[in-house]
This record gives sequence, C-alpha cells and structure tokens, in this order.
Amino acid sequence: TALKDLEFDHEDEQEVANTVVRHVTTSLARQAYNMDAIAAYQATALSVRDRLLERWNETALHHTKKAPKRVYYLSIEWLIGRSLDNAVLNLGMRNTYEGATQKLGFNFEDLLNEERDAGLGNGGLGRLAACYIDSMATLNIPGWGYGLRYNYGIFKQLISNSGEQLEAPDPWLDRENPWEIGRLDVAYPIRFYGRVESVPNSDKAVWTGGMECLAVAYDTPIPGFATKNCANIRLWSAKPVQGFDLNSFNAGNYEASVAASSEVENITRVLYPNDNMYAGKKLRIMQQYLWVSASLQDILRRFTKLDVPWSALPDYVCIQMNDTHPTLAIPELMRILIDEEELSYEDAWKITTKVFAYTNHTVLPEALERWQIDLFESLLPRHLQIIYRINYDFMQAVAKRWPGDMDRMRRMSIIEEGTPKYVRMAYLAIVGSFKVNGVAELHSQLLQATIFKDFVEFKGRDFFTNVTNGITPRRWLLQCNPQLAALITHTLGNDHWLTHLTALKQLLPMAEREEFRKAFTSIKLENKQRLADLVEAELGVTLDIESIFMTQIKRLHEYKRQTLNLFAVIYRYLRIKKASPEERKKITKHTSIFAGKAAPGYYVAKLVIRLINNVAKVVNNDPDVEDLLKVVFIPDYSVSIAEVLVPASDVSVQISTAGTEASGTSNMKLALNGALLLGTVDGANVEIAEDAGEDQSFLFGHLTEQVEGVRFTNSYQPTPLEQRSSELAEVFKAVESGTFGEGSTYDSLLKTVYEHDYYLVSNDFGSYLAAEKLMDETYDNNRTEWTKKSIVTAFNMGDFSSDRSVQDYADGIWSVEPCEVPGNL
Ligand code: DL6
Repeated sequence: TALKDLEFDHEDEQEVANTVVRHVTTSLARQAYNMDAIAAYQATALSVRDRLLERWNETALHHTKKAPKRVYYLSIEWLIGRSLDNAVLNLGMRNTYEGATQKLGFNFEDLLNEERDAGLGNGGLGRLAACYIDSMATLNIPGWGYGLRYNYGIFKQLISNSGEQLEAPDPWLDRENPWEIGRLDVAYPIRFYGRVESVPNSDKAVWTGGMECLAVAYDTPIPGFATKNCANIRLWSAKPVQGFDLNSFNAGNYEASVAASSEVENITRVLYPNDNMYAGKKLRIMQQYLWVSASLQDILRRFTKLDVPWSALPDYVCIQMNDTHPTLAIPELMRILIDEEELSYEDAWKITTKVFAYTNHTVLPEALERWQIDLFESLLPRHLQIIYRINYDFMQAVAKRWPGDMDRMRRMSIIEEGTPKYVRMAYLAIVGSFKVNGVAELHSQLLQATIFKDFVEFKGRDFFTNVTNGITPRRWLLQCNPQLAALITHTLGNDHWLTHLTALKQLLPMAEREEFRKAFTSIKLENKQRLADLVEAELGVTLDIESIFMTQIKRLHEYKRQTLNLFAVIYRYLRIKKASPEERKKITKHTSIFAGKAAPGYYVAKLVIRLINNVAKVVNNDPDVEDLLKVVFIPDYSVSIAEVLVPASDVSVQISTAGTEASGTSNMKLALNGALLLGTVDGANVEIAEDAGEDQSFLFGHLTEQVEGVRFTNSYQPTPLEQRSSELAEVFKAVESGTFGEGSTYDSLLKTVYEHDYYLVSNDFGSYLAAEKLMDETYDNNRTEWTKKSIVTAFNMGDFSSDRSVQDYADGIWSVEPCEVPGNL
C-alpha cells in the first residue's frame, strides 16, 4: 500500500468497528443487525468525524492561545467531492477503517460509493478552493474557508435519448450530511434594502429598515495530512429571523404567513450553475452579501476577543478573495468600521486596504462582474455610498497623477458611466486590496498587459503578482491512484513525497528501468480497465484498453473548444470509413472521452454535448470502425468521476484558444497521473510543458499574441471555410448532410465557425490534426518511448502541488506562519 497507517493508532480494527456500531445505534437509532450499506457508510463517517472534531477542537484551542495571524479564504464555491476516503487517508487510518468495516461485513470501497459528492461548485475555481484548504491544513497554516451552504449544489446532468443535456436538482443534503456540524448558536443578522441616514459631523451613517435575516453557520472540518491541525470550511445558510408571520397565520392566510421566510431561505437555496459567465441576478448579489457580511462579522468577533486596537487588524487577519465574488467585503468592512465601530473614513480605509488580497481567475469579458447601480441602490444603499466615496478618492488620485486625462479616468473608474451605470467589481477589488494575483504565469502577464494595464501604471508592478495554481497530491494521486502511489512509496522507500511533491524528481531515472516501466504500465492498464468497466456498465460501450485514452474533462465552453476535439474525431471517422483494409492497419486506435456540464442557459455549449453524443452513437455502432475508434461522453461529471478518469488517461486534451484559459487544473491532475499533454500554449499548459520537458508534450495552435490578428481577419476579411481548412469543411459537410442525425440541428453551432470564428477553431484545426498525428506515431512506433514520456511527465509535476501554491501565498501575500498543534499524532 502507498501509506502505512500512522503508528499512533493503537486502536485495533475491532475497537474502530465498535465505534461504528455505536453510531449505528446511538446516532442513527437503528439496530446493529439492521445495518445496510447506507447506514454503515453514515456510521463510519460519524466515527471518522469524531476524530476530526477532536483535532478541530485542539486546533481551535491552540490557535486561540497563540493568536497567530490568520488567513480567511473567501470562496463562493467549494467543490469538495466526497470526504470519507480523503479523511481516513489524511488521518493515517485508511487501513484500519478498511479492516474495521470488513469485520462488519462491508467492503470499504462499496461504502465509499455510498457517499454523495458535495458539489458546491462549477469547476476549477471551486475545486481549487478545496485543494487549497487541504494544503492549508497540511502546512499548519491557521486558515479557514468561508462559503455558502447551498441546499442544491451543481445540477445533476442527464442525457436524453436524443443526446441532449437535461438538468435535475442535486438534493445533496436529503440524506443527512455527516461531515457538517450545524452551529445554530453562530448566527449573524444580515440586512437588505432599507434606508440610510447620515449622522451630522461624522463619517458615520445609520442603515435601518428593509429586510433582516440571519446567516447560520455550518462547519466542515478539513483534516491536514499527517498533522494534528484541522482547518474548517464555514458555510452560511440563510434563515428567517422569525419562522413565520403569526398575524397572517391567525387570519388564515397561510401562504402569506410563510412568504417572507421562504424569500429568505431562497437566498442559499441553489448554486448558480455558471462557470466563467456573469449573469447579473439579484439573488446572486444577495448571496454574495449574506456570505461576506456573515464572514466578516465572524472574523471580527474573533479579532475583537484579542483586545488590540483596530489598527492591528492587518497584523492578525488576511482575507483572500477567490475572484471578485466576495468584493462586497471591502465596502462591508468599511461600513462596520465606520458605522458600528465609529472609526473615521480615513482610518477605516487605511485598515481595509491592508487586509484584502484578490485573485483573478479569468480575462474573459463575459465573466467579469459588474453590478447595475440601481440594484445596489435598493438592496445595499449604504454600500453604494461607500463605493462612491472610494471611487471619488480614487479618481482624485488618478487625476493628480495624470491631470486632465479624462479618458483614463473614464477607463479606470469603479463606476462605469452610461445608462444604466455599473459597479466594476474587479476594479473595486483592486483598489481595496494590497495585492492582486493571477493563477498562471501567462495569465498573470496577460492581466497586466490587458484588462488591468492602467492599474499596473497606477499601482506599480510589484502590486501584481503570480501564484500558479496547484492540486493536492493527496486526493489527486494517493486517493485516486493508490497503486501508482504505492509504487512511488515503495521505490522511494518512504512517503515523504506526499507533502514534498518535488521529491518525485528522484524517480526520473526509473524511466530507464524496464521493470519500473512494466509496473507503471500495468497500473495504467488496470486504471484504464476500471474506467472501461464503468463505461460498459453505464453506457454499454466496450472500450479497448490498448487504444489511446484521450480525455477532455471540463465545463463545456466555447473557449475550451471541445469542438476542436470533436471535429477531429469526426474527421478521423470519415478517414476510417474511406480507408482500405491496408490503410486501416496503420490507423492508431483512439478512445475519445468527454465529460463536463454546460450551463443550463448556454445554448451552443449544449449543442456541443448533443453532437458529441450523436457522433458517439454513430461511431460506436458502425461495424466498419471496428475497434479503431470509440467515443464516450460520461454523464454528470463530478469530482468522484474525475477520480476514475484522471488515472486512466493517456492523453490530456487542453486545447483552449491561446490566452483564454487562466490556468486549468485538470491539466495538472492528468499530468501527475502520467497523461501526456496535447495542448495549446495557454494557461498552466505552458509551465506544465516546460517542467515535463517539451519532448513530452504535443503543443500546437496559434499563440496568444497572434490571436487578436487572426480574429480580426476572421471577422473583417473572412475567407470561406474551405480555404481556412479543407479538412474542417469536409467535417461540416458530413454534419450538415445528416450523418449524425438531422443536420440542421447543429446549424447555430457550425455558424459560430463559419462566421467570425472567434475562438479560432478553423484556424487551429490543421495544427491540431498534425499534433494528433505526431502523438499517434509516438504511441504506435515505440510504446517504450511513450511510457518513458509518461513517467517523466508525472515525476516532473512536483511544482503543481497545492502545497507549493499555498506556501507561495503564505510567503508572498498573506505573511502568515504555520502554527502547529503540538503533541504526538
Ligand atoms: O483558477 C482556477 C480556475 C482556472 O484553472 C480556470 O482556468 C479558470 O477558467 C477558472 N476561472 C473561473 C472564473 N470564474 N468566475 N467567475 O472559474 O479558474
């Protein structure tokens, strides 16, 4: 096994089994003999939770005693996935629990599958938060996460008979969630609407009236790996101040009696299912305000217990904003300091601007948040006043620096003038923060050269920095690929690598050892077989594990270009159809795997899903194709499905238009598990290819600096598709002629390429095919070389551990030190 249980665990399996049984009877109120798999899972989870809570309490106590500077990670999404396996691994009790549940007659793996994913996120941004909190706990950094406890997480994706995405709710809390602790005593008042009265001769104002509700805390303990420290994700749930309106009830008007309370409860009802897309909905800004206000009240309550002056707040508190979603925290902190704590505006601003740091996760204009002023005016009138004042002072400073440069002032203003007016949240975040970072080298450069260029000139280069994203090796190697993890531990002779991932480099010479390659290959094949079994069971499609498993797993989005991959699949299919028996022998076997959700309102993205499914139907059932090509779309992509796909992949398909993907993180997960990169020069692909060594990757496509020019040509001097790419024109003809069902269904999808082709699908198609060809030749000509590349890729991924990222944040931005709970594990 990859990991021996920690020695501290003197309890034998029987004792652990007893704790599980005790929970069956005392927590679940069931007879021990009446324990089905669900009950066994619940009781096992509760038994693990008991251990987490001991650590949680010890950590809280220790941190209260030591009063270190703390970091608070504000993320509107937490894509945690399942917790049981992760928790027992981090506790060093995986084997003990496996044995204990076996004693009770259960297969531990089966119990793991009883757990529902906590899907409180859309994609990379939310999963990043989950990886970071794991690393904070592991590095003993005193940090908490704050988010929202949505009753419904990311929707469940179903695929209809015609291949379309359908959405169903995700009632993840329907069965009790054993990982959370409701803290009904930790609740804060939150106000919306109302009116503001200024207080003469002071900066202070009084905000009253409107609607009041409560934000109630729910905690999820997050154990560090091989440490006693335990972090916390505190999620807020909206609750009415009063259950219902008794007057209406007494008058027999039952609907009216609960109307107000259900309006409040709606605030945290459901996660907005948009990724990289701003929707501008009122309920969303209500979510954001409830979340940041409750989090700040909680943070400040903890701070005030220290009994130090407000000016010391930045010495004890750092708040990291995960994208602009929590930006309202800036005017909210100002409001609390001025209106409630009676500080002057200037003093409050000095403090506030030393507390916040902002991470940008996208340059896509459609994802940048800008809220309409009138929405603010009615919902958060006091905050709007404060934002106007912040902007006034900021504009003065800009004017002083560039006198008379009205155009610059217009460009940089936090308030976007026009009808209607908007608040530009990214600009507010920059002005209110002490540091801003992007999430990969290329992205951080691009931010500074494009959307934040004016701010670089104003704030100086040092104000902006880069922290390349990372992933936790505990979940994304140890947990999802236990056999590879065991091989690594065995070969290195220790499991130090799990917290020092760059130690994998020591294994690079193993690529030259035949025996090691054999072991590595056979693990990959077993993982491919496991995926093939799942696909057979779920979709009835038989996969050939000797084929190249090419995986593109991510949200469906035009900029991510699932189309480029899919059109190449169709092109391959057409080639197979035309090939002679002799030519067929030369065709490399491919399995193209897609998974991901489209935002319910994103029509073109949903059409792509439909086309993938219909291409799959035709290709997989065409006897001419034999085993040369299989196409699968795995429905309802989630963290736990990723845990099966990632270790089973040979090729990681990362093909966004250059300059559009801020970082990507599935690229890191796949590479760490030995998948070779087939990608564009975009996001973290650049650093992955650099570290893996360029020989290990298949890069293609136009570069960021070329994209603008090509776009211009596509729009203003368009050439027929045939001229841009005759291969793609052939593919489109096949689609239009009904090869994959009624051709006209896909008209609006194809139109995006025929006209404008904003994402350069036609312009990159030729080089994509060329990259695939090179990849095929490498796979077919020399499998040993392929395996070497795979090993070299995986063992060069040490820098993509989220431990490295979090350490970078701690050193370069947060200025926080570890604060380890003492004592033996
Ligand atoms: O930084 C995490 C993740 C990146 O890896 C992706 O490249 C990027 O698209 C994603 N950004 C967002 C932006 N969301 N909003 N709002 O999700 O962040």
